[in-house]
Amino acid sequence: MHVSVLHPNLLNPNKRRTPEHSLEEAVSLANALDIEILHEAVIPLKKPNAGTLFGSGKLLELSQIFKSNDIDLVIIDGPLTPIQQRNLEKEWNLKVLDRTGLILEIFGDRAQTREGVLQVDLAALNYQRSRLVRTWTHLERQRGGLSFIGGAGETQIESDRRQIDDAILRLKKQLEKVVKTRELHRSARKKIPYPIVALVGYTNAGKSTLFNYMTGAKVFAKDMLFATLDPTMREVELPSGQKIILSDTVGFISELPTQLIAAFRATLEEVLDANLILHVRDISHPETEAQANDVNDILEELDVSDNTKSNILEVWNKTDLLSNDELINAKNISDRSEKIRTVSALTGDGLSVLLSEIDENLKEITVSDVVKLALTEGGRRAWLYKNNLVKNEVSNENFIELSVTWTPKQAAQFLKV
Ligand SMILES: Nc1nc2c(ncn2[C@@H]2O[C@H](COP(=O)(O)OP(=O)(O)OP(=O)(O)O)[C@@H](O)[C@H]2O)c(=O)[nH]1
Ligand SMILES: [Mg+2]
Repeated sequence: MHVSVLHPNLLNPNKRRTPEHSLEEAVSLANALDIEILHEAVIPLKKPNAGTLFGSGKLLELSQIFKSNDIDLVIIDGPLTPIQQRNLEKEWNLKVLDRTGLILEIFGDRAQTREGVLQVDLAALNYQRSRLVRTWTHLERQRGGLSFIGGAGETQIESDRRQIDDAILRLKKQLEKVVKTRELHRSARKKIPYPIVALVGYTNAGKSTLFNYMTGAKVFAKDMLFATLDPTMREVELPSGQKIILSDTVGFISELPTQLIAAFRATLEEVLDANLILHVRDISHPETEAQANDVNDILEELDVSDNTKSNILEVWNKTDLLSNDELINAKNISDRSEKIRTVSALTGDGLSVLLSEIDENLKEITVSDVVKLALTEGGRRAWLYKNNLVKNEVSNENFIELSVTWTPKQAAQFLKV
């Protein structure tokens, strides 16, 4: 496919990014699909045209460029109303995709687990549903405004919408089933008294590379946006011997479609109540601040629990790409902050410090556990009560079962009682 990528640059002083960087990111996004980009441009826009986004002069100029480059897909890096999308497709006689549509395409390509596929399908259907435009209003007028429900008087759009609604319902049911199964697995895992550490961050920040380094695993890490879609979890032993579950997740991006955030909520549950979040940042990226703000916005939107929010460590990655001055500056900042560590997941620089830092951070974390004691183990039971760890106790003629909340250190001490 021959593609043109356009970044419409609305003059907005509150923008976090330069238009050139935005276009660059849109091109990287588009490159995640198997297509050939033949043309890219920033298009300044004083005021968006309600019907066609661009003014008529611009439309014509672009149309000529598209013809001479044999373009058959135009990606507009921004939101398009359904009407704008339809009009542009008609005007240029080719396919037009907006930013949400593009991200949905990529996610559709990447999804691998059953849950991932269902979620992307669901997000795509919701998006499609919002795209249905009332172009048949003239028909409705002919019918004198009588509203028929179903049957012969039903307009095309209503029947389309109903079909989509049916499909959405079916998908939701399937998804519920899959999520239930996963939750069973999850609650089984919850019994393992290991804290969960989640890697989050902007797409391409280096989460999977860091994950691989820490776990020795081989998770797909690539210089490509949205290389990871389905979350992966592994057990990792920290220098102290403390074990954790490390979780690699889908990357975030600015203007992540709300449909997708909603769809991925379930998958991101491990993140939402992780004991520690590592916010991985590509500190060498010119827009690293804007990216960090976007990630924080999305975490906010995802409703991360307050407990988790108070425990976020920023991992400033790719320090090997910084100039000497930049590196000294970054290290100075991180030395002054308890919440920032500088690393390079590629060279390994700073990673042992990071691991100790995680250890330190999790020392005071408490996890829930169930302890089963024989009736003869009165001393051990008393130890738990003395240390104020017991939340609940049930017993029968054979054993005592105690629900406890403790730190990993207390759990280790208990083994020696
Ligand atoms: N120079 C350098 N490159 C790195 C470093 N860490 C990761 N990379 C590269 O950055 C690119 C993206 O890395 P990934 O680990 O796939 O990034 P990610 O955050 O998992 O990306 P998504 O899964 O797309 O969200 C890859 O080409 C990595 O080799 C680093 O410390 N230094
Ligand atoms: Mg990844």
